[in-house]
Amino acid sequence: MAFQFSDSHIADYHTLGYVVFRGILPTSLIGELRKSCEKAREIAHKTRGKQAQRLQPIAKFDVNIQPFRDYAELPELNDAVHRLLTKQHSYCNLGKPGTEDYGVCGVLLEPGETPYCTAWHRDWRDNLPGMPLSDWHANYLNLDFFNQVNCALYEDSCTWVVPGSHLRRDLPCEARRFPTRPIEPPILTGQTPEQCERTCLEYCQSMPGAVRLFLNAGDFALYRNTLWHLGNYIHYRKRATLHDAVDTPSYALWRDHIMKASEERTKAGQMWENPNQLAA
Ligand SMILES: O=C(O)CCC(=O)C(=O)O
Ligand SMILES: [Fe+2]
Repeated sequence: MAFQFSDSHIADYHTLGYVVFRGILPTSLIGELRKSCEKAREIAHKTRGKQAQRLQPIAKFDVNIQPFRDYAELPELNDAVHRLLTKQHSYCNLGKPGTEDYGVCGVLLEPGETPYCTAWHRDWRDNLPGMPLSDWHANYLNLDFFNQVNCALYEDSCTWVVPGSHLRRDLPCEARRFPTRPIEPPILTGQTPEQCERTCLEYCQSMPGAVRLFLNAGDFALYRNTLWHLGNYIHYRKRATLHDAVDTPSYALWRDHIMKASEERTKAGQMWENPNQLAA
C-alpha cells in the first residue's frame, strides 16, 4: 500500500523519539540507490579496510550521485518531513558542487569480517570528546536540532533505542548502567565472530528499556539522536542504510560552533564531562 502520512507519525515522533515512514521509497529508486551503494562499499573497504561501517559524506566520493538527487527530491518524502517538522527542515543535502561542502548524507554498511557494536550513547553528549555539556543540555529539546535519518535499502535491525529517552535527562538506572565517561563499549578483543555476536547482543539488552528498530527495504526512520541509541552490526547481514540529518540552517551553524569549541576544550585537556555528575 502506498505510504500515507498521518497524525500518528507526529505523535510517535514526539513521544517515542522516532518514527518510521514505512515503504516510502519507490522500488525503482531502492534499486538505483543499491547500485550506488555497492560502489560505496568498495570504496569504504579500499580506503578504510574490511571492517569499515560507513562512507560519509557520500558526495565526496566517486559514486553515482544521481539516485541520491532523486531521493532528495522525492515529493512524498519532502511532504512527510515538512508535515512532521517544518518547511525549514530538509534531508539529503549533498553540498555544493565545486566546493569542499559535501553535505551530510552518507551510507552505513555492514562490517566485512566480524560483528561490532558502538557504545550506547546520546549523540554529541556522549560521543564527542570535549563537548561542553551545558550547550547540549540547553539544546537537546530543540526541534531544529538533532533530527537524524536511517533510510534502509536492505532489511536493517542494527539500531537499538530507548523510546522516550529524548524527552528527559538520564534515569537513575541509566546513570547506574553507565556511571563513567567515556561510555564503555562491549569488550570484543580475542573473541571469535560468534562470541562477538553474543557479547554485542547482551550489551544491547543490558540497557533498561532498550528495543530494537526493525526496518524493511525502503523504510525511512527519523529519530532524535538525543535519545539513547546504538548500532549493532553483524558481518553476515548486508546493510546499506542512508544516514543523514534532517537539517536546518541553525543546526548547521551550531555544529560548526560545537566542533570548534570541543576541539579547543580537548586541546586544553577537558575531554569528557559526566552528565550525571555535573556541578549544580
Ligand atoms: O548504525 C546506526 O544505526 C547508529 C549509528 C549511530 O548511532 C551514530 O552514527 O551516531
Ligand atoms: Fe548515534
